[in-house]
Amino acid sequence: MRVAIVGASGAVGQELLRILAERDFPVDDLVLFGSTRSAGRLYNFKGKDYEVKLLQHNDDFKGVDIAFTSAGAGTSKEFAETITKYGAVMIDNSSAFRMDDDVPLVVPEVNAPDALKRPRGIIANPNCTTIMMVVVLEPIEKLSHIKKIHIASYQSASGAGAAAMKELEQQYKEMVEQGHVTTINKFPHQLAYNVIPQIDKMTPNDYTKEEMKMYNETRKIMHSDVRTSATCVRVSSLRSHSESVWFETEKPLSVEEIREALKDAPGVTVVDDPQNYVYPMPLESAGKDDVYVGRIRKDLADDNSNTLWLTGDQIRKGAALNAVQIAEYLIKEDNVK
Ligand code: 11C
Repeated sequence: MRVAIVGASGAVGQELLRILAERDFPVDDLVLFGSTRSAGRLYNFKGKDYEVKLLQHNDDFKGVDIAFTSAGAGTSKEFAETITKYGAVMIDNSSAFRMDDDVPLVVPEVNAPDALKRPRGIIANPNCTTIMMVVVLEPIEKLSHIKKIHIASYQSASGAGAAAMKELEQQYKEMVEQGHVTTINKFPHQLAYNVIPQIDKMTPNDYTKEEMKMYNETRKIMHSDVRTSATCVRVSSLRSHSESVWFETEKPLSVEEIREALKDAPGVTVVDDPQNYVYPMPLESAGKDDVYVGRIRKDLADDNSNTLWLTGDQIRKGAALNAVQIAEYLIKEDNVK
C-alpha cells in the first residue's frame, strides 16, 4: 500500500504513524503532507526518515491507495478532489463531510460495511466523543433499542490538539511560578484548575457544535432515530476523554444484562468494581486502544434507563486508531480501490 498522511505533524498525524507501525499495517510507501509550517520536517517510520511535503494542488496523490487526512475541515474541503482524483481512498478525520449523504461515517465496531459504499471516495471518521460512546452503546442497542441518551462529557486538552496540550502544561507551570496564567490561546478561558462548559462554537439552538455532532453523528452511525442531548465540557486532564452517559431503552434492561453484553464487545473493556475504588479514569486509558466502561447502574429517575461512565483515548480510538481500523477493514474486504 502507498499510504499518505495529511497533517502529519499534528497530534493525530503523529499517532497515525505510531499506530501504523504498531499494528504492522501493510505500508510499502509512505508520503507525509503538511502546511508551510511543517513542510521539510522529518519523521521516522519503522527506521526510515520521511520528509513532510507541502500539501499542494498537484499530482502528488497519483498512486496513493489510502490517504489519512487530519488537517482540519477547511483543508479537507479544499483538497478532497486533489486527494481522491486518482483513486485514493480518503479517510478523513475532520467534520467536513460527516453528515453528507454520499459520505459514509464509520466506526468499524458498529457499521463497518457502510465504508464499502463511498461514491466520492471519502470515508469520514466521526467526532471522538461520539466514537467512544457508540462503541459502548451498540452492544446495548442489540439488547433493546436505545431511544434517548443524555450525556455529559469531560474532554481533555488533547481534543484541541498538540498545541493545546502544551498550553495546559504551560498554564500549570505559570500558576506554580507566578500564581496566575498569562498563556491563553487555544481555549477561550484558563483551563488549568478550571472546567469550561463549551467546546466549539455555539449554534442557534443554544447547544455547541460539539454537542450537535453527538446528536447527528450518533444517529447516522447507529442507523437510529435516537435523540442525544449532550453537555460537552473541557476539563484539565491532558489526554483521554471521559463521558457520563444515561440511556433509555425500549424495554428495561438489568445491569447484569448490560455488563454481560459489554464483557465480550469488541473494543470495550469493563472496569467496574467501585466498592474497591476501581473504575475507568483518563490517566489509565491514555495511550490505550479500548474504551473503558464502569459505574454501570440503574438510573434512579427512570425505570427504563441505565447509566454508565466511560473513558477512552481520544487521539487513538477517538481519531487515529478508528481511521486505521477502517483502512484495515477495507483491506480485509479487498476493497481499497
Ligand atoms: C475536542 N472532540 O475534544 C473535539 C475534537 O469534530 O473532530 C474533535 C473535533 C472533531 O475538542
